[in-house]
Amino acid sequence: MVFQNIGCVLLPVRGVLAAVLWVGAISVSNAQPPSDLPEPDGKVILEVHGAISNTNADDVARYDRAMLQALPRTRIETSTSVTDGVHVFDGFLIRDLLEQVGASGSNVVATALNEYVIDFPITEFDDYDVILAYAMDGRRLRASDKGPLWIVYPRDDHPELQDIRYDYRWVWQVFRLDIL
Ligand SMILES: Nc1nc2c(c(=O)[nH]1)N[C@H]1C(S)=C(S)[C@@H](COP(=O)(O)O)O[C@H]1N2
Ligand SMILES: [Mo]
Repeated sequence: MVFQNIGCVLLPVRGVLAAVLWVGAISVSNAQPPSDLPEPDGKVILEVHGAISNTNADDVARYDRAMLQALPRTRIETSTSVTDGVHVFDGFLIRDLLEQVGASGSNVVATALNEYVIDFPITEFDDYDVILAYAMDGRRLRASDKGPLWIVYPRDDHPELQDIRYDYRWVWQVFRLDIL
């Protein structure tokens, strides 16, 4: 009899406890930044430095391929100044990456494996759907051929982008962004 009574009392208590824990877990996850960065498991192919609020190492956001492919996939079909015909590029919007790292600067400096360095106004990536492409025509971009990441503009959609002043911004072999 006594045990049964305790059981009757305890069951609703446990239910309330579970509900409290459940609500608690939700408010804890809501309290975290929405774009909290996981740690890279694989080879790091992109580092973002500078004025960013969301990091996964000392003041740096480090990305492996899987993390970059987890960003919303964005496709651009366009001609380029360095290839023949129209190509299909898959990657992610640079503004989505900037949002994920919590970028707060006014400029983005892209550095390539061959030490080519270009400075962009950060507004460029709101004005245009510029992507960092990791694949062309369904094939992964290799470091031996413009990869692993290539800045691609929606060139065919905007006549003003079909200009030598933009061609130099198509940085290939990008491995580092600095937010200034
Ligand atoms: N990593 C890297 N990206 C780069 C360059 C470079 O030297 N290294 N040259 C830029 C310039 S100046 C232009 S015009 C375009 C096209 O270069 P290409 O015509 O020499 O292939 O790529 C741009 N991207
Ligand atoms: Mo150029």
